[in-house]
Amino acid sequence: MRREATEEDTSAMPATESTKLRNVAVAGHRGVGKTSLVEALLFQAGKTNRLGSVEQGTTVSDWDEHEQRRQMSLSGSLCHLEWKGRKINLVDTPGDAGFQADTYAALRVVEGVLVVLSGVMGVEVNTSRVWKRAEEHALSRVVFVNMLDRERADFFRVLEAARQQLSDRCVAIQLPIGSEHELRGVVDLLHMCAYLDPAGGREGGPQPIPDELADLVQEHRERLLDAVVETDEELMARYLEGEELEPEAVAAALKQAVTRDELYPVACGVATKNLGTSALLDLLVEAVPSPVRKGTAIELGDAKQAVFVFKTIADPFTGRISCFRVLAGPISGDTTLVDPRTHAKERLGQVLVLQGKESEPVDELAVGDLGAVAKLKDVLTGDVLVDHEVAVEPPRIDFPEPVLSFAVAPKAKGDEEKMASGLRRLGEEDPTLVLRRDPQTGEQLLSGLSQMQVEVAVERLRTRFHVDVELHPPRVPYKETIRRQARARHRYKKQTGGRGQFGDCELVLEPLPATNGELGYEFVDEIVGGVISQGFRPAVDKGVREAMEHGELAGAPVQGVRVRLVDGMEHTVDSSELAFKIAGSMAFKEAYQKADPVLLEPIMQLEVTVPDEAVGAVNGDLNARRGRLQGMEPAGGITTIRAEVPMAEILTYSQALTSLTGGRGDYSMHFLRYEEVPPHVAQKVIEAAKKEREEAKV
Ligand SMILES: Nc1nc2c(ncn2[C@@H]2O[C@H](COP(=O)(O)OP(=O)(O)OP(=O)(O)O)[C@@H](O)[C@H]2O)c(=O)[nH]1
Ligand SMILES: [Mg+2]
Repeated sequence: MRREATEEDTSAMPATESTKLRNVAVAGHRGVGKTSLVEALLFQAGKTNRLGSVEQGTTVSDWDEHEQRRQMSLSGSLCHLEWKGRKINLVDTPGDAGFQADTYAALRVVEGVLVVLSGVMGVEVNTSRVWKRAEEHALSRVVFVNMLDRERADFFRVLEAARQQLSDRCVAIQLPIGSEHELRGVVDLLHMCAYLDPAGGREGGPQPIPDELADLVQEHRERLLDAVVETDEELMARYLEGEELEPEAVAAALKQAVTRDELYPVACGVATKNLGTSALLDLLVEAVPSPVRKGTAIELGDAKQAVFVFKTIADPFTGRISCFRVLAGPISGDTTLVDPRTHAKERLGQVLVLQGKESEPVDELAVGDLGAVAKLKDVLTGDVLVDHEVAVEPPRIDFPEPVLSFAVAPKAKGDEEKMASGLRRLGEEDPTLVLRRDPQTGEQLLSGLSQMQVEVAVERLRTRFHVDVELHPPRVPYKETIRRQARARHRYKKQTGGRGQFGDCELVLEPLPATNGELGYEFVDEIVGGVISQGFRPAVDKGVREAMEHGELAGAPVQGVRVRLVDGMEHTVDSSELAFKIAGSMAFKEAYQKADPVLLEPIMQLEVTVPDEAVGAVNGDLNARRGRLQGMEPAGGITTIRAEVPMAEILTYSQALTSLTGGRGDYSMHFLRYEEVPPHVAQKVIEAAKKEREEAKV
């Protein structure tokens, strides 16, 4: 028998005990009702007295003014509740593609993911992306089909889509009673009871299942039992004998199956009416494993206390708030830990638990629990803090790379430092937001995942740090590479009075194929007979690297090149590192011209969802943007269009899509790869870059 003997007891114990914790990230596509669902769960569990709404800006988890104005989540939000003697930590995550940093970070500190789907739209772009991430981290998953009160919502269609597009191990554990505006309740197939629509009030207790649903319920209950017993031999034997299985035994087997990723139960309801929350809370308790059953496997040596910081909130008043998961503990306030990354001691003041923007001090947090502390000195998202210095490999969050950049400048002269420090703080909060100086133009570049993300950062800069900044057209991060082998030799020689300068090297440049889609650089030292002594060869490499920062075509960084140092000469007195660096740099530039250099541009994978009637117009527009259509999937009046489009052509896509679809289109994109820019386009880019360089010189 595979069931573990140590399953938790049910006596009243403090909720923080590790076996009684459930850590759940609420994730999914943009606007499917995650925040509304978290709100309903908190309300149903008695944590709040009224059901807040996204439309009125009164939810616990979308507490930030920018979230409320845009009616969407922009950052992850930590909430918690108690249900049936368990503490459930919920991390409400943003669905928008531009705000995925917190979503990906949340997936590193939970055992379970509550994947929310729209009952109308089914599986959408970001659903699949989150699902894949959850799979990579082997997280247990529970699906919730929301918005079943909406017109054209269909639980069974979405269930089928989930089985087709996510996993065929998705199985219904709840069913709707009625549909669309006639939805009246939900059936819990595990406990064989019904819950009726509370219309935004607290959900009442379990009710008998309406008779007219008997057949449908029977059919789906059998499917559920078949799926569960399949994962448990003992239960399977009893089931085949025709025994009536008690709900506890089924629940225990279900939890095993969910823990081991063998089953994904699909629940349903209406977040904005608080329908389906009792059954969903039961399911989270019964199906999602505790941190004890499915812990994070991190090597902590003999550390007795450890926390993993997965999120940082930059507050101009309270300072920095670091959200963490306890890896080893318990952790109480007034503890001093050390950050192996900086070797700095960090004093934890009061340990807090967060409920949206509210925080509440607690004495202690057990292993697996999520909490926060204020005012750590140099701790950043991704750090692990331990009680004494041991070698730890923190969990990797793998934030997506920023894909577009804007030039930013303060409106008022003299605000440069204020702007930079504000943006740095915001970058600590969202590591996909990166500020850097363009060495070529001297401009400050703010890079991120989407235009909206950058715009929100600018708004926050104004409201939190009181700096007004201007955004200039985004720049495309072009790159350069070579297509042919080429060779060049350069001698750098200076004889001016006393000691001169002498460096001489010969380089061969070769195209270097990409590894894992990444274009790289390789320096190969092929010097024989010591014609250049060992000590000077790294200087050649250094000179080459410097030359590669700005290619000769458009000043873009050069990548995808192997440089072989094949020959050279040295002067016993006059040779120096500097001379070899210059010689390396010059030889590279000369060989580069002969190596058939080309300009590369980032290609984005674009997914657009539009109403069927707009498909023609949207496709035509994508075509004009040098887009390559990859596929179209119509489903229920909405078509998903997939295309590969050069980034340069879709920097301002959101305005275009709004006007093409009357505001009903949605899109997301992510970086795919670099590709050669077609010659007629490249010519324009090269000329523009040349002009810019000349202007900068003036
Ligand atoms: N009819 C109906 N509307 C819903 C339901 N759930 C959410 N909504 C509405 O859908 C909109 C989006 O809801 P949110 O809760 O903000 O969705 P979200 O998934 O958190 O969105 P992001 O955080 O932006 O990804 C809001 O206007 C909600 O009022 C539901 O079950 N039925
Ligand atoms: Mg939200």
